[in-house]
Amino acid sequence: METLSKVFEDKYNKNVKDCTNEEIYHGLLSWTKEQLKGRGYQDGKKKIYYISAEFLIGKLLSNNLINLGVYDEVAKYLKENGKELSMIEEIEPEPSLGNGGLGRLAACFLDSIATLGLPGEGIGLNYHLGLFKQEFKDHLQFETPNPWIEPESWLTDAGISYYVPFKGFMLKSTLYDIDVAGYENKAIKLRLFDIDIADESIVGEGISFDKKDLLHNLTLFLYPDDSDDAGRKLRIYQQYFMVSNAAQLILDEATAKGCNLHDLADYAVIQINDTHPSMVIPELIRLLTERGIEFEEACEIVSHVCAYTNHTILAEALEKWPISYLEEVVPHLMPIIRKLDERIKAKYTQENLAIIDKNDLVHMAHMDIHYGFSINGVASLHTDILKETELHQFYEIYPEKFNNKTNGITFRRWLLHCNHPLTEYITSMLGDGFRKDSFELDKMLDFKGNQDVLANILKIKQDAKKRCAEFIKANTGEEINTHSVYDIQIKRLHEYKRQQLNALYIIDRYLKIKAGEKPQRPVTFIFGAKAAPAYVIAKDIIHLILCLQELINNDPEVSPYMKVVMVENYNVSAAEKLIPACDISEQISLASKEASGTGNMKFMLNGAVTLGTMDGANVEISQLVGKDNIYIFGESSEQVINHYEKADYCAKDFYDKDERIRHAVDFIIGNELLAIGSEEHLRRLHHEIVSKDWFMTLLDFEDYAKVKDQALCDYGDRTAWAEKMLVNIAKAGYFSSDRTIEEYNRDIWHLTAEK
Ligand code: CJB
Repeated sequence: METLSKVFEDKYNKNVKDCTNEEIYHGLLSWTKEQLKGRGYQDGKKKIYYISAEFLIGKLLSNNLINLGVYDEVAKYLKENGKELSMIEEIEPEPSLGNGGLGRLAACFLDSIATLGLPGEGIGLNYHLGLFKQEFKDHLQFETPNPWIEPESWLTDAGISYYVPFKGFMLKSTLYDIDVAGYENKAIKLRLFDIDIADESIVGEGISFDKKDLLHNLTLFLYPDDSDDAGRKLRIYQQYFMVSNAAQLILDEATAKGCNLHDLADYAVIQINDTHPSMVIPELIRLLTERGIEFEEACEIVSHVCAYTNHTILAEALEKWPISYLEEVVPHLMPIIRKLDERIKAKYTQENLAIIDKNDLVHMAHMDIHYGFSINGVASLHTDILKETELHQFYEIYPEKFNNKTNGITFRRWLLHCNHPLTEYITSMLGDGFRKDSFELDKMLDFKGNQDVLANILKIKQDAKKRCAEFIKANTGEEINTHSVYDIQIKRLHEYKRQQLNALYIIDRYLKIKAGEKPQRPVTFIFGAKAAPAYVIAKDIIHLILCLQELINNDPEVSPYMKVVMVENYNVSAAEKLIPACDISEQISLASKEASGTGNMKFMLNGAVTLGTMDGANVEISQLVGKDNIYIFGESSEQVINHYEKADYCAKDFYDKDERIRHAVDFIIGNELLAIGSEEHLRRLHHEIVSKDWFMTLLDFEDYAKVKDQALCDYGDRTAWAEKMLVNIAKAGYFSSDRTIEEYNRDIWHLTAEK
């Protein structure tokens, strides 16, 4: 720790003992950056370029220390000098470069690519104000900017710039790198393009700004509001800026290694993360033809370089851009896109295979599938649905391109970093092999009948719940009962994820308590979720939950039995505090709609038991842990898809025929909540549930309530519950992103690992 001591002396002319926590954070930041550089970078002839609009990387300090293998040493050194590393971690601002699962997956993948010694990098944008910061006022969500870049940060100016052409002007980029350490291995880079002239001062009230002021707004926000034309065009400007820079960088790196462009596929493989980076296909073709390659050959080359990952079957996320927008933003790409489309139409006459449809919309995913060599879904059920239903017409012509890559999570962050006591305990039982070979967790099953082990697991959970209660108190002001069951639903707010189903259960339980039916044990219902700023019903659902929080927590007759808390500004740092404390993990999407989910994996790894539908990766979790160690409810994906095909689901029928449902739904517009909340929001939500309910909340309500009651009852047998926890931890090994990335490499990327 001599070099670290020296940093404080050189930087502040002080001994570490006399430094403030802020000074120690900044000293550690510059020291860790140096250590990372000293580690060197993974490189090789062929490289994976993972292009993504989001990288939800979370705070970096402690993860870097863990991956560098110096966490314990640094913590000890600080302790000896009267300082707490955990307090210092709090000072770091969380990078605001992502929104949800897709962005967090990209971050886990970088960790695993580096850990496995694969040459690769992530490419994205350096959003200054990131995704918005969420604030609650009057039980409503408000959005404010989330600035996270400080003068001293993890970003390093790479000294690389490109010119990106738009209609009528060029924009010069600057590249910033963030080093990502592999666990006990070299680092890779996350490369974030930016413009020098981005200007945060153009932001007015909330997160409003002039969407047409491209020279100043281009890299301010992730996912600017796309409810109007200007917002949608801004997204295209951002996407093109990202992929044009990426394509120029990739070609430069390849040629520097001796690539003659004809053999680009020997130097680069590009993973297109959802459709946001899809324009990289026509852009690469444009750049290759500019460099003297014939159009037909350029198409062929690109088709051996690009692979596409689909993350959702929801139509809204499968981007389709009007030709008129593309003509306005990137007119030089349109002739290429038209030619790509003509080649397809010459071969296939089916309308649903076209890149440009008859309404002059460009289907980005269709371009990816025709001109990429691989298309993968993110969980086994999701890939099956793509093949059989959503993208069936493509599967018929390209069966060999389709493959499944079930998502994973990095255990370095989601166990080693966020849950030290559990990590240490597992190490004491199994040794530390599981840190690199997650399948070793399976050996925990040998301890299933061991009463001491079960008692220790329960104790670790109880301690985590105490720490989590402190976080919740600081975040929400609410005191929660640390001996209550922690039932947690944390994820983006979306109707298909059905936070409203959980809310209806809470109402039902409240009504029972009011009617004199006292439950067996107290439960704390914990939520965390941001709603997209223009997603009206999602914001109404937040309003409902916050109103329930106010009503229930302040009712002395009810609050001893249940409380509701909604964490403000849910992000990676909050997840790290909540997940180790969870008893029941809510994964209750309408079957077929959640492509995979990754929160479900983080929870099981930390000893929570899943309450979920047979959707996404829940299906694989249930196969691994067995039916005694998971709570499954609701209609199957086949049944749900059938309802959609026949259009035979009618929420009003459920409402009319089932009194229990009707009472719960009508409570949304009852006097108790209207006295707290806004009539406009609550009435709109009530109307939506009764008359539309696109995601069939009422269909699954009875079964959800029954199975959830069963889980809460089973919780009372502490030994049996601890066994369920143990099985969940033991079986989580499959969900390491190291396994996922090994599969990507084996089936798609074909890179050689550096040893
Ligand atoms: N996903 O986070 C997003 N954003 C999107 O726009 C589309 C999908 C999520 O991606 C995760 C990673 O693959 C999945 O686990 C999750 O089910 C999906 O909703």
